[in-house]
Amino acid sequence: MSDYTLFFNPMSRALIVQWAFAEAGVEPKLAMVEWEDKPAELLEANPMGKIPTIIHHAEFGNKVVSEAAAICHYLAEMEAPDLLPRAEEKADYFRWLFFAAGPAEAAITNRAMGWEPKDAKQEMTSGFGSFERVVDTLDIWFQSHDFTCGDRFTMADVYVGSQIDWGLNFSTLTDRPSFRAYQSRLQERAAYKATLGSLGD
Ligand SMILES: N[C@@H](CCC(=O)N[C@@H](CS)C(=O)NCC(=O)O)C(=O)O
Repeated sequence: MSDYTLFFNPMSRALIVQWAFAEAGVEPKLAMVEWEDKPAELLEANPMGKIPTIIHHAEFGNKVVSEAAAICHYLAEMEAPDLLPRAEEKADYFRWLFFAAGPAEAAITNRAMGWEPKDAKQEMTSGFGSFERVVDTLDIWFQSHDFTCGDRFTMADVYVGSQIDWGLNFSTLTDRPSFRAYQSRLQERAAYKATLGSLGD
């Protein structure tokens, strides 16, 4: 039996975590999730009924992790120490991992659903400020850095990269040369090709 169960649907953010598992060199057991008939095991593990959700069948007991960004980092902690940030990379790693899961995710999904802060007061109150500020901030970083932590791929790139990759693929993110160059670097990775490579075909 695999040490991990991944609740999965191929049309979902669970693909991010499938890529993370491939980067970690671990094969999870996939538990398929039909939207209209979610497995009881998923709802018991995560009452949100959201995927990705994983169960780690660890020697210290079954542990549930939800939230794609948290799962990516958890897998690096448990299975792939080479993909964790070194001391000098931690600031960039955590800054951009949380930025991608918070402000970037909110800016992209709010805009895709037709809502944006309508004035400076709403921008001040919303954690992402505005879609344009989020895009420009990421753009400035990737104009001068190959990866989230500079010149080395880490697990944060699976999550930060997925936001940019998906945003470009679904046209929910502004197309910028720095994003395209970052996306190309990610798409060269064997683990990306093995899990997400055929999606654009
Ligand atoms: N905050 C979650 C979002 C997960 C999420 O919204 N997943 C969608 C699929 S992409 C889902 O499970 N939707 C099913 C539902 O809400 O019933 C994360 O980042 O992992």
